[in-house]
Amino acid sequence: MTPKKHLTPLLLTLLLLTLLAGPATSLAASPAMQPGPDSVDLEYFIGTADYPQHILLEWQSVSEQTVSAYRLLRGTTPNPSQAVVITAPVIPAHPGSTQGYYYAYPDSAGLVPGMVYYYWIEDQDLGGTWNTHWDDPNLNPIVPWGCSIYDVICNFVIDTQDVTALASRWNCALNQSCYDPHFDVNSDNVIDVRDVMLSAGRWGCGLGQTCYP
Ligand SMILES: [Ca+2]
Repeated sequence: MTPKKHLTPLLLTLLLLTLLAGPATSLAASPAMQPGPDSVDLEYFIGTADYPQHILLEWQSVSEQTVSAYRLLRGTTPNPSQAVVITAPVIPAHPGSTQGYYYAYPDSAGLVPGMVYYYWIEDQDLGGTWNTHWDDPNLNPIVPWGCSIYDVICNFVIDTQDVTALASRWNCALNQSCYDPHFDVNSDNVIDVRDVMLSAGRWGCGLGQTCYP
């Protein structure tokens, strides 16, 4: 009688086609990943140092149908079994959602200048299991944090240039124009032989080595 009655099946068909086309398109656009059956697909997990404020950790999921939460781990070696969880409580996800979500977490707890930090992300599935992503280098950011206090010219290695720079400020004390706290390694308000000895004691140490920070 009215055009409405004839249009309804057509609209339903179009809606159905749209729904069917939706997931197929998303799947085709998804990057290839091999997570566990209940593990979430992550597009990326990256870390950026914003010295001296924090290290900003960012990640993006593809969909969250089987994920209930995230947690982040931090270590000072490439071995993930030595890393510790830095996000307590956990970061809630959007369980059941077919959408992807962006997350950001600023890490600033106890960061030591001159250290290199290794991060990992884990997702909790609906059964409560924490899934790791240890084998994916795209989900394991490695972030250097500032310079060692012994690396006074901050070029990520402690060597003759640091000693030379210290010597050029010899006996400069607080309130003198030549005084710069970056060169006062032991923070005793004067740049002298003690600072040179401290820096020279780590001669040859570079970023990523245990003697550098
Ligand atoms: Ca000093």
